[in-house]
Amino acid sequence: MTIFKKKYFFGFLSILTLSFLLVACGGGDDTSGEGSSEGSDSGSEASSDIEAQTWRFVTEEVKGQVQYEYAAEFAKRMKEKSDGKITIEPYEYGGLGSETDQVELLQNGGVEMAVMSPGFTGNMVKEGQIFALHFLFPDSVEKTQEILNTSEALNKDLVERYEEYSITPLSFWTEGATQWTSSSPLEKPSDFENFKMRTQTSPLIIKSYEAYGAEPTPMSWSELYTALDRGTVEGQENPIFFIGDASFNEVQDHMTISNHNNYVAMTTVNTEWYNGLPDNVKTLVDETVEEMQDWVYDEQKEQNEKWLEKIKNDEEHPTEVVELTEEQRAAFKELALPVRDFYKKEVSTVDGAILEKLQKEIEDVTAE
Ligand code: 6CS
Repeated sequence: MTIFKKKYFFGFLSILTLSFLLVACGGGDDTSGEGSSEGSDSGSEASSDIEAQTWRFVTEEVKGQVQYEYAAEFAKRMKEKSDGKITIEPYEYGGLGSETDQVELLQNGGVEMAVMSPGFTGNMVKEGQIFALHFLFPDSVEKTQEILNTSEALNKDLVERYEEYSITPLSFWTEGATQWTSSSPLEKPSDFENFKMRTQTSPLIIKSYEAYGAEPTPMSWSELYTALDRGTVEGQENPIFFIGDASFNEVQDHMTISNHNNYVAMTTVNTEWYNGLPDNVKTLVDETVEEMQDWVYDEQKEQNEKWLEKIKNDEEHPTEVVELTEEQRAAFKELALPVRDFYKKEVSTVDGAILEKLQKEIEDVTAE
């Protein structure tokens, strides 16, 4: 068995359990919007016509990390709003397979809800690779969140692309700016020459690192600690909280504060299931999704700040933390910009229209 970081155990789902989930959900044909029913007779008048039901909410992270805590908080709020009628079971990463298995589970109706990273859907929803483009969003994480909340290019046009695959993103949110960790310093593009960089699976992420001269290797994060430890890959990108909580800093000597991108996650639901929800239940979901945008912004901020200090002060596993200057970032940006043209011409299925609209929206927010 692969050696995982000791504190995590990724008990990958057996075929039996997967089958159970698919059968329990009717293999995706359940458009009743009622999930699995349970006996419950509590409830006020406002929720008295909501049938008792249980939904599964899978995440790509483990307890304590932003995505899982998001799902747990979401579940708590939905329980309260529905007077106990709606139970949501948050799932930690690992129990239901790899990140791409989880995407399939949502599409099949094996789970009703998922926090999903677009970095694992790029082979399917080509347009979703927009989030792979470095230096596209503003340096300010707060402004980035504002764009994610308000952008029509994302919340309407990109959502429609995902819905073609039975995935409805209800919101986009940042888990913080992404930074590099590495076994050798990464301060200028030439440092990436032949550098073995772990990436998620979307082809445009791979292309973005090839633009710097790196050799990208896509893999699941469940294999990453071991791969870094053994030198199978030499570096990776992630928000700081994730670097610290997954202990990647233990097996890396350097962390570069590059702010080259923002890690964007999506709150997603199975499209047919969601469209079949009764209006009053759908309203509760939509309200909660909206409320959670501020909650998750604060959560990631707190976790990223806390972990930056912890990593800097970790004497047992010292990490050299270097923040790139604007001049250093400009050298990377110069190489990253042509990837946008590649996205428009070769990746986009709508001639770059979503990117062009998003760029205009970004300009408007940054000019405020
Ligand atoms: O690097 C990854 O693949 C993981 N990073 C984060 C911040 N969340 C889940 C994802 O799978």
